[in-house]
Amino acid sequence: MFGEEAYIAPPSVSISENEYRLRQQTLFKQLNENDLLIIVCNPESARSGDVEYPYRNNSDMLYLCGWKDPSSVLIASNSNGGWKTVLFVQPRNILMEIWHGRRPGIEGAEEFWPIDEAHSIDELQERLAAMLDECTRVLHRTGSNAVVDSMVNSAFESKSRARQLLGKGPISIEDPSGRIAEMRLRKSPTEIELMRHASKVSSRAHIETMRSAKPGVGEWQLQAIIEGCFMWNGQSWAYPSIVGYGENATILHYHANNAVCDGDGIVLIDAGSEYEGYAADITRSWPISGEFTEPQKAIYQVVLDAQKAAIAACVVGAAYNEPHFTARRVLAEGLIKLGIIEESLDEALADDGELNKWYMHNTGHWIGLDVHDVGIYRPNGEPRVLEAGMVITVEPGLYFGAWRDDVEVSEKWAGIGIRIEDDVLVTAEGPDVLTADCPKEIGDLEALIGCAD
Ligand SMILES: [Mn+2]
Repeated sequence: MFGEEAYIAPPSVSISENEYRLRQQTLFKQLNENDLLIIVCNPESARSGDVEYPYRNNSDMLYLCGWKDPSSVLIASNSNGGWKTVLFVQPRNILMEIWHGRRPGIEGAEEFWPIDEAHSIDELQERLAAMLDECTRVLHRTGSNAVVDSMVNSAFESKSRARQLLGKGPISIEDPSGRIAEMRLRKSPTEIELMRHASKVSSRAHIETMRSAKPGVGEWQLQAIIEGCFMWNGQSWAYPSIVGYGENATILHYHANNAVCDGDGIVLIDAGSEYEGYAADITRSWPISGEFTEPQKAIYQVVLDAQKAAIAACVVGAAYNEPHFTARRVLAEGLIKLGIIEESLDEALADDGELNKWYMHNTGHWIGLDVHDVGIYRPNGEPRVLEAGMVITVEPGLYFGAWRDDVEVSEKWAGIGIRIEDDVLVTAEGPDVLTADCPKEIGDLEALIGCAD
């Protein structure tokens, strides 16, 4: 189905036990001696009947110990001056394993995962109660696992009473995710290699899709090629693929993917794969006919210019939203030049300016273990300053949906939706575009579209 060049060998590196331990220690150093840290897994989720959604553990669990299986809880406590990590997991169970697959179990967790001790999840309540007894602060993010939440809450309530009586038990709960987010925001060299691989595979998948595209193809068939190429490389999508043709390209998070590409419109594909938990996020927009019409080309060039200028603004020391302001300015200038905006540049860029009609989203977001990765954008109310090791997407767009009744779209531009998105690593040497293998120049796209025929 796919040619040899569609398979990209994975990198030889993975997150080492040392790196996991270093992450844990970096977090523990910020905590107090009598803190108890709890990281819960995401719950499994029913799709319908006996069928469940494919399971993915939450990114904080993946970040701290790489544990991927459901029904697990990571707890860290400090006793006798040292931090100890305890992972509660599903124990081995031959019947469950015959039906659902092999489990590492308690022994496997202790032998192969970067933790100190493992126990059966069935022992969580009893052991957690004992640990809560000894701590003064619980670090736990409520809201992602109702079972563990109620366990912590009830232990907390009874221990609070015990504290009044005995002077023991926790006195506060704090969400640890902000501290972990601050760490996850800065990617290590190994994390960057994993992200680079996801980016390369995703780039290749976009190329394969362009190569096979021709008028009459269904959006879902383009989706099949791009996601098929992810799978060909042993990966899956990092988020549901957006494949929108024509007017559908003007819907930001379009997901029906059920229309036929039957004219000379633009196909907008926003799709990226995930490798070892790390996401790629790429958008490309190109004409199904293989050739941009003049209006399409004009709009595309404005977005491309804005995207390149915004990428150039992803430098150490710049505010995180500098790429956004840069993109907005270039977009507004372009639209004024094309006569689409009749305001001055300052007017167009104002809160109530005309640019907002055609460009209504932000220019980027952090990316990492989550496609919209964690990390506060405005710590203490001030814009975050970019540092080497941060990875941010750059994705300006322009959308002229003629279906909208809140704007007048002239016939010339009707139905054009363009977004161009790359993932950019900030380095001391300047922006490093992880998704640079994916073409975006007009000539390169025109040469590629439908060339597999
Ligand atoms: Mn994105």
